[in-house]
Amino acid sequence: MAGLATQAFDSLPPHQKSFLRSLPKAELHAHLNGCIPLDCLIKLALDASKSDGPQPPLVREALQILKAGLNLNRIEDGFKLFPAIYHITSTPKAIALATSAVLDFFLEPTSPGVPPQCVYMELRTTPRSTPHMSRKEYLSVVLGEVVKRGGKASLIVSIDRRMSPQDVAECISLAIHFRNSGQPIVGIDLCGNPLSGNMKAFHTLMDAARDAQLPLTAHIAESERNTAQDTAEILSWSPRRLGHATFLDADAVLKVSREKIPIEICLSSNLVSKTVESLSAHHLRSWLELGHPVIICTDDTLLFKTNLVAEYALLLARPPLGLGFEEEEIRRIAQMGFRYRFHESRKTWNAVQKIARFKN
Ligand code: 6MZ
Repeated sequence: MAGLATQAFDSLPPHQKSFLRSLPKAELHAHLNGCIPLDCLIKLALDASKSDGPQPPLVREALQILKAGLNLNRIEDGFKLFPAIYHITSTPKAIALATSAVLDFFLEPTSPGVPPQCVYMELRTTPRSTPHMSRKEYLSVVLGEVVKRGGKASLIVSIDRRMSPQDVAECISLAIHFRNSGQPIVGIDLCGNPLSGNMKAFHTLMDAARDAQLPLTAHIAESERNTAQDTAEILSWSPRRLGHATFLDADAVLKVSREKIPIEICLSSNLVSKTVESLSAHHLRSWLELGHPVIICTDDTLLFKTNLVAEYALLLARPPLGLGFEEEEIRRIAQMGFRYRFHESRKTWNAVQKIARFKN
């Protein structure tokens, strides 16, 4: 079953398909374990069963759901698939293969003569300790794959809302450690089930990340059950980008628009998760009307059966399949992906280090 965005892409005439394919795009909001190509995940699950015995029911059921396509009632239900995916990617070898497949998916041509989905990506992932590796080993393996792509890929270290402050501290220290040793870590992300955790407990840790020149992108107000206090707390960390921002209260809208904090928009994700009723009701349009910066992203291509070209097709296709934007407007939107990437902070950091070395 094709996703909504793929249907929009399929509805386009050939010249519009090639316009979208050749448009330079940057992917700034993609979760590693949510973007593993399905055939790769199935193969990794098979490999695991060869060494560990039969697949646990959790894995079998999740693979069936992923093959059929998700039919969610509420956003929280999508998170139930991650324990099975995590089971499959719990060894250094599996997470290396998964990372490589995700980077190929976004950055390599799908077939001869067809441009890659994007020319630059900021992949994000949550450092995870498993019986087979520590958080440090996890990050080191992922980074090993990211560096192979040169300047085309960088990494954002995700903090899961469910983490204890101690776990958050460990992840931020690891991010600083690897970044200081020259690895392509460009920022910190706050993610996870939007209804979990107490964000106040993270305040000083997020300040510490900012002080260490690691910019923050934060999932915010993704569920209508997120409170105004939760939103205000996250905004008090001075995030440099926001994910989703679907249910901002009036005070938050004012602050976000006054400070022009770019919003990462994931159309298929919001539609499949049913946090937005329809494309025409999506908040993207009102932010664009305000002249506010937005970036079009995929979120979890595995869960939402999408890709970056197809997400752009949701902008271009005629209603009701798409929003019917003009090509010129779409070109302008795509440029914002480059303007608001964290990659520049990596360059600035390298320059700061060079000057520091010179002074010493
Ligand atoms: C919030 C999400 C998400 O980090 O293990 N994640 N967090 N909202 C979403 N919208 C649908 N989609 C994925 O990738 C998987 C993790 O990313 C977060 C969840 O915490 C999930 O466990 P990594 O590579």
